[in-house]
Amino acid sequence: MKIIIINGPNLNLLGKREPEIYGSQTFEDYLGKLKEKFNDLSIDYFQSNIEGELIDKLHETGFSYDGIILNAGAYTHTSVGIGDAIKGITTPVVEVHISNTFGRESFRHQSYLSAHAKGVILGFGLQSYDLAIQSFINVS
Ligand code: CA2
Repeated sequence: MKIIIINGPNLNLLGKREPEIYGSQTFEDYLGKLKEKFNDLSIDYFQSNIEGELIDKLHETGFSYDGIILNAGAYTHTSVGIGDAIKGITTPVVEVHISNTFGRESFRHQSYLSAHAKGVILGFGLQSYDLAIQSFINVS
């Protein structure tokens, strides 16, 4: 099974800033653990701070991969374009968030992606990504 994790803006700062919200682990360290745990899967990773690059990556992977795990960061709350891209591809997308966005500022309660995603997992810290992978495995 071929999966890609796509992270959006500022998620390259994980483990380096705001540990009280986002934890103290870098995503690269966590990804290493995920790859060990799910060693029978192919897990690719892409991060960009640029909206169009995230859309391009969705187009590039969205017709051949088995699953996409997308944390679009702040674009979640603003980007009709990323929502349209999810709608336009065939690979199922699971939207993830590290924090519980519903416990935060009201502008984070809105997602332009959720309606087009297969499902949404949020609020479990980095474990949200692990749960998203499991959601692709545990399908009958
Ligand atoms: O909880 C999440 O995963 C978010 O997608 C993270 C976004 C935020 O805008 C969303 O509302 C919820 C922000 C990612 C910024 O990540 C940082 C990590 C460390 C230091 C600074 C920012």
